[in-house]
Amino acid sequence: MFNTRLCELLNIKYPIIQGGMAWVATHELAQAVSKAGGLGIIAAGNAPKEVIREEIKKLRENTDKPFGVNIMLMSPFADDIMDLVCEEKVPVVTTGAGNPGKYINRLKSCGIKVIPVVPTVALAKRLEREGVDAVIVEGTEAGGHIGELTTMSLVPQISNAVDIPVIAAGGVADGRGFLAALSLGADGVQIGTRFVCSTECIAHDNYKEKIMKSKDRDAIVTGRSTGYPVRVLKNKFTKEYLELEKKGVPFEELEKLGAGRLRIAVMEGDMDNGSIMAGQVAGLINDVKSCEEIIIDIIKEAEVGLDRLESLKRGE
Ligand code: TUI
Repeated sequence: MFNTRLCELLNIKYPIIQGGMAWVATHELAQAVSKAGGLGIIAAGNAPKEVIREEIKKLRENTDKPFGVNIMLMSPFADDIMDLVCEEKVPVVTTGAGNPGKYINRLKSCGIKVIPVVPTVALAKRLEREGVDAVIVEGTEAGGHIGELTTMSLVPQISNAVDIPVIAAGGVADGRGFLAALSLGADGVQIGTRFVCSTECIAHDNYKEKIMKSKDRDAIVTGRSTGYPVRVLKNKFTKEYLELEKKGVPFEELEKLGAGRLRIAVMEGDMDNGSIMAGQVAGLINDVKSCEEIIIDIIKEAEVGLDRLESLKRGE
């Protein structure tokens, strides 16, 4: 069931990949997702090469399933991480927050599957021509740094525009979202926020509780004025930050103010002063379960949803 061409491409059981969330997506989360039949991802974030080498080593000590490394292209260590994934022959690389064009040939020559996040049709078409293996189409519902268009509108447009597999991201947390993504033409989904609320995720319990307590309008966007919009859960820090943005405080000052905030939220559980990145689906998440349960429940729920659609089709 739901065995798509993405499963063949990545050698995984279910067409579900885990989001590359800085600080959160460590080897613990990635290996749990991979063991459960999805594709686990270690997020390089802003971390240096040797820290991520250690993460890859630990993951490999615990599983021989396929996995990936997410490279955040704005990181000062992005070039070093490119060297690392080639040295380590990592099976899959996902990229975010930029155009990975100049790295594609090198990654491909190392035998790595390359899957960038694309926020527009134009970039999807260009990167397909340049040889990427699939694209992640991330709608503005997602957590963290976001584009402008919604998953609902962007996934079918990119599905029409490219022949390579499309992975829908942003707004997917359960079997209904999974089935909807496939209906829009996607070959699989990327899931972030739902995996934060997993037993294996190392994020502070306060972070998980904050997601579970959040409601539909709590995932807001800061940084629109800077050109780097970021979706986070509303708190004391976002209130202060948005006030400064409204006053027209310069980019450099806002950037300084935001530095290190994700780490204190994820690692120290500081829910007042931290940056609690999460997608709009935060309001849909009410429990912590294992990654295996999360994936199995998504597949079961999608099967039920499909039955429902089939009975609608029969006019029942
Ligand atoms: O990258 C993400 N999510 C992130 S990165 C991040 S770290 C950060 N923190 C503060 C400010 C900014 C970043 C936190 N969350 N998702 C994937 C993603 N990629 N979203 C948007 C993009 C993207 C944007 C532009 C991908 C390509 C792109 O290309 C522009 C170009 O140069 O053509």
